[in-house]
Amino acid sequence: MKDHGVDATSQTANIRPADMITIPDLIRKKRDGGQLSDDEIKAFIQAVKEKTIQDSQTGAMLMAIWLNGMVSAEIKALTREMMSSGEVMEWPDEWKNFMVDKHSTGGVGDKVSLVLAPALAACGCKVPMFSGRGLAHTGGTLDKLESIPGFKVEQSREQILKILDSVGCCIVGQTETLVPADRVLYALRDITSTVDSLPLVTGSIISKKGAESLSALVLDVKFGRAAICKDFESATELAQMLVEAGNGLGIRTAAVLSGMNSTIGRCVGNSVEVIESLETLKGNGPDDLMELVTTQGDDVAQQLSSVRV
Ligand code: IUR
Repeated sequence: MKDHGVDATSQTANIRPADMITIPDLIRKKRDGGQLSDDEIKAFIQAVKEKTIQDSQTGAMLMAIWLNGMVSAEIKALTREMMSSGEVMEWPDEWKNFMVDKHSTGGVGDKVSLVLAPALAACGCKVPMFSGRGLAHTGGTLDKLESIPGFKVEQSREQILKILDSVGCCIVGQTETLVPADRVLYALRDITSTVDSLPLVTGSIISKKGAESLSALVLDVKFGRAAICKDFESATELAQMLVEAGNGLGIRTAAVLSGMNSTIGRCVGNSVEVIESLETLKGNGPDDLMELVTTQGDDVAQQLSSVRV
C-alpha cells in the first residue's frame, strides 16, 4: 500500500480518493479469504488503538479471521503491530539476561502463574507478567488477583520497574499504554465467539510477551475438554505457531502441552484459587499443581541457560 489512508466509514465512498482503502474494504478482503498485507494489518491495528473503528467492524474482522485463518506472514504482522500498539518495556542492563515469563492458553483452576511467578523471582529472575482476564469459560489470572481487596492490576511502566526491582515479579493487565490493541481485541473476542482462533490467540499472547522484552518464555498450551484447544492436534498446531512467533521476536521460546480434562488442584473460583496458590508456595499444594509449577520452572531455566551461553 502506498500512501493510502484508511477510513473507518463507508459513507465517504463517493468522495474519498480512489486508492484509499476503508475498513469495510479490509473486512471484505479477509471475509472473502484474501491475505492482508503488512500495511493493511498495521492500519487495522492502528484503527483499533486509536478507536477510529467501530466495535461492530472490529467484531466483523475478528470473525473473518476466525473463519478464514491467517498465513504465517499475517500472524507475524498482527503480533508485531499489536505489540507496538503500546510501550515496549526497556530494562536495566543488569536484568537483561534474567527477564522470563510463562503464559498459559487458559484452563479451569489454572493458577500456575500465581505460584510460578514468585517462585522464579525467588530464584533471581525478573518476571514482568502481562496477563489476562477470563476468556470464554477459562479463568483469568487478573480476575483471581482482583479478589484480593485493593489489588491493582493496572500499573504504569514506572511502577512495573519499581515492583520488579523490589519484589522481582509483577502480574499486570493491558492498559491504554500497555498493549492497548490486545486490551480491545481480547474483550471483543470474548463476546463475539472468536476466542478459539489460533492466529488471534498467537497475536494476543505473543504481543504481550514481546512488549515485556523477555529473554526467555515458556508457554503452557492446554488441550482437552476444558481448554480452548479440544484436542492434541490443534494444541500442537497452536504451540508451533506460538513458538515461531516468540522466537521471531528474539525471545527464546518453548511450549509444553498439558491436558485439561479436569481442573488443576482442588479449588476453582477466584479467591479460593488465591488461597490455594499461597498454600502451594508454602509447600502444601496439590501434586498436580506442584508438578506443573516445577516442570514449567525447569523449562524456563533451560530456555534461560541457552540465552546466557
Ligand atoms: N491468553 C491470552 O493472553 N490471550 C489469549 O488469546 C488466550 C490466553 I486463549
